[in-house]
Amino acid sequence: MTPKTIFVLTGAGISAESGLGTFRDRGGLWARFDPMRLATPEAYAADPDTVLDFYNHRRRGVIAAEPNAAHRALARAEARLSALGGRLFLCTQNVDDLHERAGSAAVVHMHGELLKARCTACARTSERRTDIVRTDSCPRCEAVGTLRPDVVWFGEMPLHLEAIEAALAESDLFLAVGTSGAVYPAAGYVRLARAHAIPTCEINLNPSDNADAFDDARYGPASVTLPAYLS
Ligand code: BJW
Repeated sequence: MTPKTIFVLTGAGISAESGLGTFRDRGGLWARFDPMRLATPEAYAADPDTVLDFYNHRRRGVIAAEPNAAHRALARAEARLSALGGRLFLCTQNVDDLHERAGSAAVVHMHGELLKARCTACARTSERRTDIVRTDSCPRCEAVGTLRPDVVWFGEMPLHLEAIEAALAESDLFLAVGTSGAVYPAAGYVRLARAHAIPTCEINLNPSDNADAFDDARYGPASVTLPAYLS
């Protein structure tokens, strides 16, 4: 049976071949930097300049990167399924915009977006392609020094959880691409899929922390394995 609705969860591994670092691989961001000092609200409160610098550097990297064959394969699959009356629900943990630039029409960013800033005073977001500095004012409410990257840090609630879990429950296939299965709630989605009797497959360079929970797997670089799997 060809699945009519596919739920795809992507992680940093899908953007690795575009030159964006992953978090937990050897040499990854969290192997070099302490996430508790960079990716928590407490870190931002204690040392906003260091946190802003880290994300300013990463924002420049995202802008310089290009989508790869794995991002493009998902965009093609979305269009193909949609033409057949089906749906590809793309839920990404990534804060980059490479899915959008590859042509995916609907992308749900559960850990936020690096090319947006959020104001801690008015809570509204705005597009942001340049560095955030503490003398900036919010383009919405004009408060000064209140902008932060619109990303989800440890201890914060991921975004769009209701829509994500509803889409997962209605899908015919759960596909996880390039994610280590180390961070919740996303890491729990494979078990949620299984609880709904939905077949599951992981696409990864190596078995993830959750590998045992999947029915099926394809190991190798996502730019090769994902287009082949979806063709
Ligand atoms: C390739 C490849 C190639 C490489 N081809 N593959 C115990 C149980 C449950 C929860 C918790 C717990 N203890 C603490 C928690 C909560 C915490 C958590 O999960 N901590 C864990 C460390 C245990 N979670 C949270 O705090 C979350 N919020 C939360 O739980 O709120 C409460 C709540 C929620 C829901 C219901 C009720 C209550 C928030 C998590 C926020 C994560 N934020 C980050 C930073 C975002 C901003 C930024 O970019 O800096 O999100 S951390 C980082 O990890 C980032 C990623 O999205 C996330 C996941 O990483 P990902 O994408 O999987 O990357 P890697 O590097 O881990 O893996 C890459 C994979 O790619 C590897 O497997 C490679 O093999 C593979 N790969 N090259 C294919 N070419």
